[in-house]
Amino acid sequence: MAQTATARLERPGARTGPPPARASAPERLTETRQPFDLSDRMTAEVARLDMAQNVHDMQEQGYTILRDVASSEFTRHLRKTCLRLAEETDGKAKGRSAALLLGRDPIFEDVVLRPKIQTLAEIMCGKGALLSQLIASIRPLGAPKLPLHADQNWLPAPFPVHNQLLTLCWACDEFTEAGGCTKVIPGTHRLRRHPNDEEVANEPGAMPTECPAGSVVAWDGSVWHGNYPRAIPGKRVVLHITFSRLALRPVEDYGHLDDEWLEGKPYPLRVMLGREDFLGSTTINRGHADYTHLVRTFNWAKT
Ligand SMILES: O=C(O)CCC(=O)C(=O)O
Ligand SMILES: [Fe+2]
Repeated sequence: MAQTATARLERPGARTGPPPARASAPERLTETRQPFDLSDRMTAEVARLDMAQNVHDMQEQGYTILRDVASSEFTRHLRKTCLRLAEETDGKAKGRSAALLLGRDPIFEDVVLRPKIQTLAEIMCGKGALLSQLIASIRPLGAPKLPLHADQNWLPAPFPVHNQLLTLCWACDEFTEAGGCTKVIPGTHRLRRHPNDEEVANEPGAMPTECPAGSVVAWDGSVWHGNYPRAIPGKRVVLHITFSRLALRPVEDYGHLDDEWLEGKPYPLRVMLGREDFLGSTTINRGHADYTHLVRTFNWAKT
């Protein structure tokens, strides 16, 4: 049935945008684009956004730091919003975390649509990448360290050659070791496995991702990372943004953001919520999945 379904053509180099108004003959990609083999369009986008070094870092070190993603005014507003929403959390996490953030304030749409973030999500997780999680954390003086781990924690080792998950941490406060910033062990993404108990205990080669407030520290799903305890007064406020390949189940369920919420909003929001791929689209009445999204899904999954 999949072979006969009618769907629109999307070439590997085509921009992830709304499908063309007129349907053309269905064509399915048979080849998978290999990691970091960027399309001409993506190469141009990386140059336009001055991200060549970031892409190189991701490939070589497994992490990078995005700078100038937004104004400092924007980061100040983001910080305030995270703190405000963390007060709506109940129980022990009140004031410490705020979850399911897309739809809770318009600033989060702005965050996930930032060109540098969208570009890195596509390079690391392919077209059609899903927003897996959007959660803020607030760490006061005395917050303990987060142990070393790889984010692809719901995948067994050896990890696939293709990266599955991208996490970006928007530092709303300066990232310093004493302030409890994220630590990484550069290059561990090449091991394609989780750290063992000894490595978790000793963290060999771990280094702080120190950077000014407003920077976005990003890493792939395989690289080993954690954070430092916070040893200074004040609060470390971070927005954690995770994208995954379209074939992975997301951490957060944004099913409540319906078509009414999406009405008039940018197309990439539909894509990252999985509304433009065919997975989960089967209905009893139709008797099958939404085949108008089928070939597009297969194509996106190979990028
Ligand atoms: O809070 C941090 O510094 C790192 C958190 C983390 O491991 C993650 O967001 O994947
Ligand atoms: Fe993590």
